[in-house]
This record gives sequence, C-alpha cells and structure tokens, in this order.
Amino acid sequence: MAVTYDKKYRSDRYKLPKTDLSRWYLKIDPLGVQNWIYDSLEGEFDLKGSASRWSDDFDDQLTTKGQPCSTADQSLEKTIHTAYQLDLPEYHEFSVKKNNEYYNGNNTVDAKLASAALQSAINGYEFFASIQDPAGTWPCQYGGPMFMLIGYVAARYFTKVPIAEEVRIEIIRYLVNTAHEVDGGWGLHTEDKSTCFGTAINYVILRLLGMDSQHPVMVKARQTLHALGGAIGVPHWGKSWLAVLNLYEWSGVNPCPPELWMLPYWLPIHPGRWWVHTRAIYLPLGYLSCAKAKCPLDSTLESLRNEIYVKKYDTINFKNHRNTVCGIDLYYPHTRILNMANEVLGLYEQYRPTWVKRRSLKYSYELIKKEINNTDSLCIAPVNMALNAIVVYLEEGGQSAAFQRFLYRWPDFLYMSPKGMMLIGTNGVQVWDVAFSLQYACVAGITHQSQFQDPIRKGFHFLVRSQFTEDTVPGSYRDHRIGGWPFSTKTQGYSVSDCTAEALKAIIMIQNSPGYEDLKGTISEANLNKAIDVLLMLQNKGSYHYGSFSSYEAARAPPFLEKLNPAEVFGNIMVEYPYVECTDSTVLGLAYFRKHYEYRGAEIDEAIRLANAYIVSSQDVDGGWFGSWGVCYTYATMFAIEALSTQGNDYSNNEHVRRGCDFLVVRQEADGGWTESFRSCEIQSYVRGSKSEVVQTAWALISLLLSNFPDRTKVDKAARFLIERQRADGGWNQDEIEGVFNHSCAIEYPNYRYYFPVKALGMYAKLYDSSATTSIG
Ligand code: LAN
Repeated sequence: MAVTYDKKYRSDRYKLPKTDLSRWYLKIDPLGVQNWIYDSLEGEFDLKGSASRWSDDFDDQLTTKGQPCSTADQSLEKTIHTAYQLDLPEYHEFSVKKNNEYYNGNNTVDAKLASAALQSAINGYEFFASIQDPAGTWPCQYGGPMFMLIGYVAARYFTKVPIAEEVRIEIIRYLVNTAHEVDGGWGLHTEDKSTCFGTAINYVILRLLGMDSQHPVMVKARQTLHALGGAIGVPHWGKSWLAVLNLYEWSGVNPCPPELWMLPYWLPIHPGRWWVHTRAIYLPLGYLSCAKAKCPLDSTLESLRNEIYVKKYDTINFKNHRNTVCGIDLYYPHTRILNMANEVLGLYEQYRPTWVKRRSLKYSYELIKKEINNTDSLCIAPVNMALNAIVVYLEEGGQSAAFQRFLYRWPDFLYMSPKGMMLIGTNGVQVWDVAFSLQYACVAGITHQSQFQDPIRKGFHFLVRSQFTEDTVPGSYRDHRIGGWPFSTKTQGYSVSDCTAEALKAIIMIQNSPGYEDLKGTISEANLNKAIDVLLMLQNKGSYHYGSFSSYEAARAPPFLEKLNPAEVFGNIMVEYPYVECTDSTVLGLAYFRKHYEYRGAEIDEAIRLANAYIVSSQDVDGGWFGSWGVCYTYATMFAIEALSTQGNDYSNNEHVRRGCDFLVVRQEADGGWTESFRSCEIQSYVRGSKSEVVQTAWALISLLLSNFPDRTKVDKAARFLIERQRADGGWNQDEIEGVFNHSCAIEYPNYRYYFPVKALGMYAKLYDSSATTSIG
C-alpha cells in the first residue's frame, strides 16, 4: 500500500504511516448507511467484506416503490461530499466563489442588510447542497466521544478478527492526532482534559494495534497515565473493558448481575425500565461479567499488564479497587445506596448457584438476540454493539451467521477524517440533519429557487424511506415503533421523540411548499397519522414530569434510580428524564401537523397544552432553559421560544418569551455574536466561551426573531455577524463543539454551522425585507 507523509499533523511529525486519502470513498446506501471504502489499488477493498455493497437487499430497503435513488448514484466516482469530508484538493477547487455584493459592510440599519441576509442564506444553502450525498443525506464526522474505539478494537482482538491494514493505520493516526499536545493523554471526549479512562483505553488501543511501547507517543501517554495513578483508577466501563481484555480482574469490577433482568417488571429497579442506552450496555456487560469472559493472554497483553499500572500486575489486589476511581475522571460519585447495593450484590455473586448463573446467562442472551434482531446487528450504539459481538462470539462462534453480521455492520460506525479514522457515537446524524435542513430551507423562504429543488427532493425522499414500517420484536422491552423516525437510520431501529416530530414536520412543510405539491401522497396520510400515534404515546404522565417528552421512550421509572448510576463519568443515565428540547420539538411537530390534518385533533391540543405547561415550568429563574443535548442554555432557550411562539406568544405578550430573550440579549458579545462554553453543560450554569460563535449566534438570533424582539439594533448586529463570518464559498467554519450528552460528554454536530445560520438569516430577511418574502415558513 502506498504510504505518504506530510507535516500537518502530529502523526506526520512522527512519520507514522498514512493511507492515501484520495483513495477513500464514502458510499451511502438509500437508507443512509455510511461506509468508507479504501481503494488499495490491489483491488477495491470493501470494509463490508463483500464485493458489491449494492447487493440484492438494496431494493428491499426501499420501503416505498418508485422513489428516486438510482444505483448509478452510488458509483465510486469521487464526489464532492467525499472530497469535502477529507479536505481534499478536489473540494477546494470546486468551491464556488460568491461575494456578497449586496452587503455594503457599514453599520447602518437599512434594507440592504436584509437583502444581504437573504443572499447569504442562499449562498449558505448552495454550499450546503453541494456537500449532500446522492442518498439525500449530509454525512459528517460525528466525533467527540473518545471512549468508543475501545469497543471495536477490543472486540476484534477478543474474537481474533484482524483489522484491515488501512483501518489500523488510520485509527492509529486518529489517536495520535487527538492526544493532548502537553501530556500525550486523552479525555472522555475531545474537549476534555486527560483522564485516567481516556488515557488508559486509548493507550491500550494503540498497543493492540501494534504501536511499540517505546515509541515516544506511548512513552508520553504512559507517563501521564502513571501520573494519574495508573489504570487502576479507570471508571466502571474502563474496568470492564480491561477485564474483557484480561488486563484487569473481574473481581475488581463492581457487579451488574444479569439476574436483574429476571426480576418482576413492576419493580422500579427492573433494567427494562432504565434509559435505553444504559440497559443496552448493562445487558451484555452483565453477561460478560457473570461469565467472567476474558481474552486468552498473549505476549502483548502480558506486556500491557505491566505497562498500564504503577505496580506489578501480580501484586495488585484488584478486589480492593472496585471503587477506586481517579479523581479527575469522577463526574458522578457513588451514592451510599449504590455502595451498599454493590456490597450485597458482590456477596451474592460469590455464592450464586451454578443453575442460576446458567439461567440468567441464557435469559440475557435471549434479550441480546432481540436487540440484534431489532437493529440488524447495529445495536443502539457502538458500545453495546461491541459487547454484544463478544457475547455472540462466545455463544455461537466466529463462523456463525450472527457473528458474521457484526463484521458486516461494524464499518457503519467507522468514519474517516483528515486526522484519521474514528468511531462515531451513532451510525450518523442522517435523519436529524435532513429534517432540519429541509425545514430551514422552507423557513428561510428559499425552497422555490431552482437550484434547491433537487437537494430538497432527495432529502424529502430520504425521510420518507426512513420512517419505521416494522415493529420491534415482542418481549424486547421496547415500545411500538411503527410510524416513528430514528436519529440516524431506519436500520438502527430506535425511534426518538424529537426526531419523529422534526421529520414529520419537515415532510409536511415540503409537501406544502410552492413547487413541491407533486410530492403530496408520497407518504400516505395513514403513515403520518402513525407518527402522531407514536408521539402521543411518548408523552410523560408521571407526576414530576407531567406533559413533557423524553428521548426514546416515556419515563418508565422515577428519577431516584439515578442514585444507582454506576458509571461514574456520566450524569443522568439511569432513566428517561423530561427534556425541554425533546418537548419543544414534539410540540412543534404536533402543532404543525394540526395545522394541516384533523387526526386525533383534540388529543393533540391537549398534549400541546400539557407540554407547554411543562416548558414554562422548566424555565430557570434567570430566564434561560438548560439544554441536555446541545450547548447549552442558548440551544434549549431557542427550542423553548420556538415552541412557545407557535402558540402565538412573543416578546410583547408573553412573560416567558420575554424572560428568555432577556436572558439571551444580556449575553450578546460586542461583535454581535454569542458564545457559550461546553462547561455550561457540566456545571449547569451559563459559562461564557472565548469568542463569538456562528452556531450560538444563529440560535440566539432565531430566538429573537421568533419573539419579535423590539430592539432592532441587537438583531441587526447578530445578522451582520453571521454574514461577516461566512466564507466566500458560502460555508461557515467550525467553532467550538456544539453538542453534549449525559452532562459530561461533548459531541460534534458539524452540519449545525450550515443550516442554523441559513434559517436565522432567511428569517431575518423575511421579517425586514418585504421583497425577500417568497415561500412559506
Ligand atoms: C444522541 C444524539 C441525538 C440526541 C437528540 C436527538 C439531539 C436528542 O434530542 C435526544 C437524544 C439523542 C437521540 C442522543 C441520545 C444519546 C446519544 C445516542 C447521542 C448523544 C449520540 C451518542 C449518545 C450515546 C448515549 C452514546 C453512547 C454512550 C453512552 C454513555 C451510553
């Protein structure tokens, strides 16, 4: 394989091997499944392990016949969206240079700014449309979390399935390029300081992938790991991964017995009532810890045992370290009740009869098969996928069809970037991004422009194809899903409240946009109604979060279960919580549907009324709303104001909208922009970032525009900031990280910086320049 070097990245300074980036191709299937393929010149290398990606099941995946997504589109021709992802010269050459001729750049408030804003929105959308893929989605490097790759590498190591050379090289490059310059360590996520967890697991990955322990990168990382006390202080999930790899003893891992699944469901503690992600992880983890699964020792593992601890492996009494967690890692310390439960369960595990062990392994394996079945082996996210793959390997062997399907699915999580190959937190952001992109073109009033017809139609058909049409298998502790939409792809199999609502809204909006009437009927009214059934089913009825919406399911257990959160590094993971953003989006979807259809009208009205009451009640005293999935108050305040504004509320007539706007405007920077730091999410109080950011400014501007905020100078300044920050090719540069989960982990939303400014600027133009109003909103 050709190996090239340049000097841009740390990996280049160390002259680490690099693949030829121009030979990577991104293939997207009609359902948005993203696969990077390397053309090694010795014959196309397909990470899926089959010659043709577009095989027989291609047609079956199209749920509605006759939707345009031709096979020809998936040729291996280098497309702009691929070149864009890897920052290749083809992309730079392509950039359409468009200067904003309308904007005179001076500071006077006049109609010219509105025309400039419209032109800027059009340029922005033109750029964005150019990086759309043929299936209608916007693939992106959904990076941030730094604890995902361990699953992939450990599971491949455990199951003895070699990693393709190009992938191995690029994962090494990614980790070397993301190590902190100062101390060579890694954190929980890319924005985090070096932690014991991040440093230990990523160190192990590099060693398993063949880096020499004496390489300067490894020496530096090891020093940091040792300075943090060594791998003995990794949190629960880290201990579990190390135990699976035989680099830690199961006796030192706090228990999570699979027997919990056999408890009666009416008990609030039943895992079937936990948050989907948490139960999906603890299911296979319970199996593996009960089976005490561990990789056979080999020379690399033997050596690693003596690299990652400050003491010799054989002298460590692991049992005494169940609760040893490095202080720097700790986000959610154990409660006393958790420690007590761990004690009791630990004793129980010692004396558990063999027949109980056998039965609980069998029972949890049945549940794992259901998860596999519901998601075509993708599983909810890469963490439980890797754990499930090991369980399936142990149960059925490496040659079994079930295990082979994991090998087929794994590449869906591997994502190339100029820095190397990462493993993304879900198999993409497809439905979420497409739903917003379509809606915001409508809101900006630019859908009628001929250059946007094709991208919008492609996106529309993608959304229609992505609605769930088959239900989950019985007994999998899952809700009914037909009619819902996922966050990423239909294959992933999990419907989400706000994703369903935003996709539904996008479809109805496009169908009702001038020039797109022919799309009416592409999706039947019955299918739209099914989305409403899903949304109404998801509304929380519990007393403490009445009327709100959570993420994947309605809350099934009370929040006090959080006291048993064993993960140490994340907050709010045990159960579903009410989320103001999910509630807002659902209100938006329901309200939009209501404008156009009669179905379950009275129930929708009541659901909106209750949801509004929740939104209002969750406003903080200072006027902002706390965001759980975006950074942070600026994000959630925008959603809340949008939901309230659909009910006819604005700055002049509603106290909550007024307080929300006031919260934002006092935080406007002198240059007209906004900047909120990721720290806000961690400490749950507004923290200012270092410099004004495009996405934050777009969110705040949208809030002010929706509220008819009276002080035009502030609004103009924000619009001007966005226009000035636009690149000549119509795009905007990446600023700070946009998203978050579980309070402590940052995650990127690389497309936010394109479609939110388009929405904000288009809205601005519509409000302030009568000649600019052209389409519906
Ligand atoms: C996501 C990404 C999208 C996000 C929104 C749709 C934005 C939100 O409004 C609802 C929740 C959801 C779907 C969400 C849930 C948690 C996810 C799946 C993630 C943040 C992406 C990765 C994360 C997942 C938990 C990662 C696995 C790690 C664990 C700690 C279990």
